[in-house]
Amino acid sequence: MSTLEQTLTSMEKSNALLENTLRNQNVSSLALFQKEGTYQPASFKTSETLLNALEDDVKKTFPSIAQKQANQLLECIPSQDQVTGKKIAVLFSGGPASGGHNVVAGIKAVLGAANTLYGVKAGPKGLIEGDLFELNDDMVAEVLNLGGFDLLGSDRTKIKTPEQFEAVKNTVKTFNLDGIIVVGGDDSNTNAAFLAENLAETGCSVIGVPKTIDGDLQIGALLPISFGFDTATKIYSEMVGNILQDTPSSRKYWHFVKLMGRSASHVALEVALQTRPQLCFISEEVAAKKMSLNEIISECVDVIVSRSKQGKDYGVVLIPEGLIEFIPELKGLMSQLNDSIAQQDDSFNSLDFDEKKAKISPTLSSSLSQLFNSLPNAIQQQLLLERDSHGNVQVSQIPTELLLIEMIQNKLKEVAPEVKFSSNRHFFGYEGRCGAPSLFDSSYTFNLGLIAGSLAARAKSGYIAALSDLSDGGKAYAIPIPNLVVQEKRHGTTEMVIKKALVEMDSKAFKYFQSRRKDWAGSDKFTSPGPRQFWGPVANQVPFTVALNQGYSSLNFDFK
Ligand code: FBP
Repeated sequence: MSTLEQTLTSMEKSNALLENTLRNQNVSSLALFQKEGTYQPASFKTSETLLNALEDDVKKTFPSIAQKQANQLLECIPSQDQVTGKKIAVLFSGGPASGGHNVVAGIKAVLGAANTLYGVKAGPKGLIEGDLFELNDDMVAEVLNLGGFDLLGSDRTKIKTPEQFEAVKNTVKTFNLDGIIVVGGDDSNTNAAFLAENLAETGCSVIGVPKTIDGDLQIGALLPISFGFDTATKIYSEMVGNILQDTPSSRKYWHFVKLMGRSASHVALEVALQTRPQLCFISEEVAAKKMSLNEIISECVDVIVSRSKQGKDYGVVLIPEGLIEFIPELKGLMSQLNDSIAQQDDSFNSLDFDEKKAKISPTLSSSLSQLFNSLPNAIQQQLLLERDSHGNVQVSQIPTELLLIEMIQNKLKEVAPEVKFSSNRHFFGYEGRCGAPSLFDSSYTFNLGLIAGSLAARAKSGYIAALSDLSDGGKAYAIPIPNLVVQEKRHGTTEMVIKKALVEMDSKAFKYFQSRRKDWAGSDKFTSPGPRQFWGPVANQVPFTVALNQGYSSLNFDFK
């Protein structure tokens, strides 16, 4: 083996050189958690901000926790007294998001050596099965500032049956747990509230931490963004920026880029603001304007034809993952499919496509059946795939970009056969979920961990940890989850859920995009922001959408 080969082989034992450096980077944290060079669980006081009273049904669903919480938002304040002897468990739930490891690091730091922190292996399933292990300082230091959820693993099990709740009670008993911290998205945090209610009699508290790259777990100014969104959108922006940079060089392709974000279009909007592509659809706008698939195609064709007249047979179109669900006619179809599939027995998922189609077709109205049959085969197949454990279509598997390309090709043949149209399609999703967290996500998540750890240590239950005023020092809160819960129809039944935060048509970020997009469509005003940066002039940036919507005067975060 040559010397270089030996060096390369020895490097396999540790992380990349960048990761080694990042692991040793300091993370900025709020002073209120710090005491004499170490961390201490905060105390909580009732905030002056008022929350809406609970609906009767919500109150009835969460009687124990709602009574204790009394509709009050809590604010973190420094505390003089230590907490000792507590046993807390942490788990990841749902899709990975950068910064999860720093949440664990924040919890570990604030609990200190006087308390025990357990990691739950492989998400909620691990909690049911009692698969816990004690996390020591070295394990946590090893993953500080690094991406992924691999310290613990994750899954999408929804804890909902009496047997599952009973199994979790057993885990609580076996490990003598005082608290469980669930790091998850809207569904997982709703689940955390149900768990909190079910465990009330055991004295074990349950706390949620807002995670999801989709950015749809936002609670106004109190919680401007979920963690992972910043890193994911910076990664996608680099990739989209690189493609944009390619287009006027090669001068021959239209690139259709589908961007992850199950439902809301926050990711697409953020990437558009960071890169300025020729076209970007915002699902919420499509729904608000009740746009049909044909209207979307016409909009693309108009831009393609007009650029072609300028000799520009190239460009980039951003498509939010969830677009298909927001086009009214397709939404109706998917909702009917969700309901019909929910009524099938377990054997349905093992049937082949034709058998599934034969079972489902008779349940559709004639207009929906016509629409379903008019879709390309690849789309039909994906629409009949197994739902996730929350009953949702797995939209990340639906090739919407292919649907648009095929329909644009057909329309161009009809209205402008002279236009040269060569397309490429991409889906950027999994590439952005596990990268090393941006500086913002590193610090943000460490602080969320400090808040969540403090809540669990102080026996508060049914709250979600939140941080506001991101560019102005940062303020730490605990929001009662029942106050975020609404009733919504999901896979055939009405359920209590945390409402997904969608892109608002009157938000500053959307309005800014709306005011600029026409210019971007005709010109080549794109920018290629490059990789997310850990040092240098733009390293401290928060998402553009967050800074615009919150009315910050700068793009930079600042935690004191
Ligand atoms: P979470 O809401 O659990 O954070 O997951 C978000 C997400 O990344 C979506 O954007 C995407 O639709 C989905 O996960 C993909 O899920 P899976 O990992 O199961 O393929």
